[in-house]
Amino acid sequence: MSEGSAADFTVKLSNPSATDTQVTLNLITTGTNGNASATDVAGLQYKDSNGSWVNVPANGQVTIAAGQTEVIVRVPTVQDGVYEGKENFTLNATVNGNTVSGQGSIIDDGTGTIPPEQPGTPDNDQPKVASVSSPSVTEGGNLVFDVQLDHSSTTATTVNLNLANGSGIVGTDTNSFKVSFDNGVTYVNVTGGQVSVPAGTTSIKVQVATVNDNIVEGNETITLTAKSEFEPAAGAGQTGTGTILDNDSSTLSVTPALNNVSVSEGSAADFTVKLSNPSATDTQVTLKLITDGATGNASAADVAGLQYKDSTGNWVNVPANGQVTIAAGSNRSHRPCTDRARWGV
Ligand SMILES: [Ca+2]
Ligand SMILES: [Ca+2]
Ligand SMILES: [Ca+2]
Ligand SMILES: [Ca+2]
Repeated sequence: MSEGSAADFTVKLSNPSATDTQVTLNLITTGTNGNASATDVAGLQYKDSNGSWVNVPANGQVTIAAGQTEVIVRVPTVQDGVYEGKENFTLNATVNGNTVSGQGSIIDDGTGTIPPEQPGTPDNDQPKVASVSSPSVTEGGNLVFDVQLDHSSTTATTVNLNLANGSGIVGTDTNSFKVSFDNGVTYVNVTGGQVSVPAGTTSIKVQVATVNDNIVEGNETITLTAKSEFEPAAGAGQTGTGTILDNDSSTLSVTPALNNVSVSEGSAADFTVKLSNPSATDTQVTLKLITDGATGNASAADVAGLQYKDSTGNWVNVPANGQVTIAAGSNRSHRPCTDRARWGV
């Protein structure tokens, strides 16, 4: 029967007796006749002549009255939150040195039966993933996800762990993938995405190392989805989002610096406008040429229009608003992100 429900046994004499018959009841939960424990069953009861349930006394003796042939004995079972699988017990009834037995099983996988007078759904203690946390860490650190099971088990439970790309890429922005069953004291590598959670454990830590690159990219995310062997293959499981916090910034420089380039009249002067770090997105740079005042004593007529070298290596006129683009440096490789400005007379 379903864990938490009662098992009723009928102890029956083949023929009525002219006198009261003493029956000695003995409930066995361990050894060859049982793999339950004493705490899995509550005290024995029997139904008296008034139809009331009465506790069986400590000596196990109940009476079948003269002229009657049976007594109904109830074994209440104890509801708990631990997945134990099928647990068996045996009820022995002894009359005049002759012992007969009945078998019972406590079921906690959702398939147990429930007596009609005890409405409810069959008890199910099979562990499922209750939650996955959503950690964040500065890139180069470890993302540590907390995965919780909703029940512990007396046997190991297989849990599937799946890392997926968000705005970050698994294997590019992340590195090692490990799991701990002792609250982070020791970690082992996750291989094949399946881990075996030891008996009695409901808390899992999943550690994902992140990669410290030099790309200005903003924060990125990956996801961890966890699902136990007792959840449907098509089910979604539980998912947490890990956020990788960017630690990069970029500064803009122009080389050669002020007053450090001299060209023969009629030649072009080339400058390199450079970001210190590549960016994951395009960067708009506004160029302005100053020919007079504190930083210049040439005149507008001494210089021709600004040009820049585009991605194909061709010189292109800088538009009137002065804006040029330094293309996104891939955050998957370190492409140079340099454009050049030129002026000539
Ligand atoms: Ca239970
Ligand atoms: Ca149980
Ligand atoms: Ca970095
Ligand atoms: Ca970065």
